[in-house]
Amino acid sequence: MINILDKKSFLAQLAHQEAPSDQKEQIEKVAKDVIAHIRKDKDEALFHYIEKFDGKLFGDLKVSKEERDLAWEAVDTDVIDALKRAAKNITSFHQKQLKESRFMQHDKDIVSGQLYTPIEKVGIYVPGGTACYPSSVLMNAIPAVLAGVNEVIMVTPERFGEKIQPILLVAADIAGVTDIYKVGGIQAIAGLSYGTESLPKVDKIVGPGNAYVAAAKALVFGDVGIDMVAGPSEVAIIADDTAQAKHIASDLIAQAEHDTLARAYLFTPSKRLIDETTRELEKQLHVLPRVDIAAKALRDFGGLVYVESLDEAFDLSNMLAPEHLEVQVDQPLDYLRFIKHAGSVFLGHYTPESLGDYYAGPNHVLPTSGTAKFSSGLSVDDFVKKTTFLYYSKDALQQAKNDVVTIARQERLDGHAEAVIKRFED
Ligand code: HSO
Ligand code: ZN
Repeated sequence: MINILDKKSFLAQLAHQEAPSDQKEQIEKVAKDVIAHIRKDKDEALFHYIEKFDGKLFGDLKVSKEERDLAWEAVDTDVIDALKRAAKNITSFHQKQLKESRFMQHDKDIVSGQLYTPIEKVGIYVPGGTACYPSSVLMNAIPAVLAGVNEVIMVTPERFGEKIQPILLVAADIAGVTDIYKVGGIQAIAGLSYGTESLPKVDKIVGPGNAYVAAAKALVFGDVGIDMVAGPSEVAIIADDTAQAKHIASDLIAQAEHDTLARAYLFTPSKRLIDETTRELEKQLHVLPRVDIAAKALRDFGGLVYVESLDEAFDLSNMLAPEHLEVQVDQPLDYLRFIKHAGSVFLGHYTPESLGDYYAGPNHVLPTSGTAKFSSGLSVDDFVKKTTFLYYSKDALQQAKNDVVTIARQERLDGHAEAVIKRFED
């Protein structure tokens, strides 16, 4: 039911998965058309697609204050309390990411440095339908609010007669979201990127969505900022003989239940663990509500990979650059130095990915599909810009004058040279 692999067969499976699909092109084409239409006809096109893809709206496009207040009555207090505690942990983790503007050189003649300023308006995409994740509202909005973003605009669809889940509205309040609009899919990304009469234009869009949302984000990038183009979720687990099959199986399943394209791998030099994990998977899977999704993902994309050593396990994991990496070994902190590429790391036998997905503090919006090789999970940094600044006194410019003029003339930009020279003509 799950593939048992070695290094060679694992690499072959990976290569096979990376083949480009026709479906992707088809999705891109739809996204292009919808974006162009909304860019041109604004509200008229926006409402057309909302109705076409998600059905008729309840009330206005914007969620009203009353709707937001009523949501609090529809959610149990223990759920609200758990969300508040999660928000507190996420806030305190992200608070430490804040950086102050800084002077890099500061004397009477030369001042230079870097200003950190927040992005003014940010759009947060929150999926609707079965993927109703209040945790994602917290993970996207909290760092934006901490960074000082003025307007945090959340978009999430109503799906065919189903209102937005109250828990999403409560999470939005807890996180400090400014306004919420009932729109999802490509139409939400297009509307936020170019603005319509009813939906404000933002400067950057963050948050994961389905393949259509991902394609739309890639297309609007450049006109607005985006956090990343998210692919299916992944976990790699590196385990030694001290790990328990029961834990590993449940973590692989937790990943696989996200969607049928999710990827979940174990790398271990322990044959015992592979055998026991196979049995555990069978045992644990069939009692889960999302058994069909998880079983398909594990069958199509999962793998229990036997490796010669932990070194080889880290090599394979670095090659994969997984979104999540669990290190279930003895003395796990000693292995941090072997990790080159991973979105977020979970160390030890009592740090399941679920803890980070919901609660502990680090962000769960992470680079997927190997993009951890060049990018990072969402953080306060995604919501600030850095502006450098410079001051020179007359004496300091005099010192630099000849070098600047020399380089300007090499570039045949005499106007640049003159801009310095003119300041010393009497
Ligand atoms: N594992 C997902 C986040 C998530 N899990 C939300 C549960 N809810 C991507 O990191
Ligand atoms: Zn998850």
